[in-house]
Amino acid sequence: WGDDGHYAVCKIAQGYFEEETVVAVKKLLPAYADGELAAVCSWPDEIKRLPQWKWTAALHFADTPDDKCNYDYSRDCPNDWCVTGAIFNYTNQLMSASKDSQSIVHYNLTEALMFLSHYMGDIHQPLHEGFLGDLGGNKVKVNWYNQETNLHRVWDDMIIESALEKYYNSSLSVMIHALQDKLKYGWSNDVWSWGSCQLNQTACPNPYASESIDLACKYAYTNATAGTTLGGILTL
Ligand code: DCM
Ligand code: DCM
Ligand code: DCM
Ligand code: ZN
Ligand code: ZN
Repeated sequence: WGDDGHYAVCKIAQGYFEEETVVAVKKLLPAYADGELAAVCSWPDEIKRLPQWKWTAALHFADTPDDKCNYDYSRDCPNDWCVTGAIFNYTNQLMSASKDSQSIVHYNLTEALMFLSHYMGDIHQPLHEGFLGDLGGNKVKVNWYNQETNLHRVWDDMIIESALEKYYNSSLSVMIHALQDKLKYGWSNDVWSWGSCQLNQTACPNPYASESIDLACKYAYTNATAGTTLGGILTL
């Protein structure tokens, strides 16, 4: 996602934190966040091109072999080096710190929180589990209305941008409030299921990745070959 997507994901997520989590997150946030997790959720994108952070760039996605519409941890996350592996890793760091004060010395838990919150957003962007050959849609040149772009950016930024203009008075907070209402009154059964994870699992990113590649195949890649014009089909 671009900045708006990450901000919305984190703003909505922090509304579901338990009191204990609110306290722990507040302690870890850098001062400039001013107590808002959402304020730091784009940080991993801001630093990923700097030489000392280059190693994090491949942790934003988990692509599948071309035309494979399913996800497999051992195949698509070699050496745990992908978005699902990163979610397992940073969840482990944060959970071990809550049990063992030594971890506070070994890990930078402020960074762990910012990475985890960002990658939990990225894993739900369908094309962050796109095909390896086109780099998750980055190599598929398309038009969004009359603007030249690529398929990945359409899903990271442009769908959200167009929806903001068309339905939400160009206001991100209006869109977030609309989503919060949907979550409360329309999709409340789903919200319950998102809070659960199999017993003995530290995190459950594998089903999220499976859902994303399924959606990528069903929606993002459908009718989106190179050179096509997308948009004008926006109905929410
Ligand atoms: N991005 C950013 N700051 C930067 C570089 C990129 O906010 N210095 C954003 C713009 C792109 C997004 O990152 O839309 C792509 O990152 P990804 O899709 O990995 O989250
Ligand atoms: N995995 C991991 N760290 C964890 C839990 C799981 O790296 N704490 C990885 C190793 C498994 C993969 O996830 O190969 C799939 O695990 P599962 O099928 O149990 O979700
Ligand atoms: N990306 C992806 N799969 C790849 C390469 C990149 O999903 N194989 C994502 C990461 C960024 C966006 O595409 O969100 C743009 O990549 P970059 O920022 O590396 O140019
Ligand atoms: Zn992206
Ligand atoms: Zn990212």
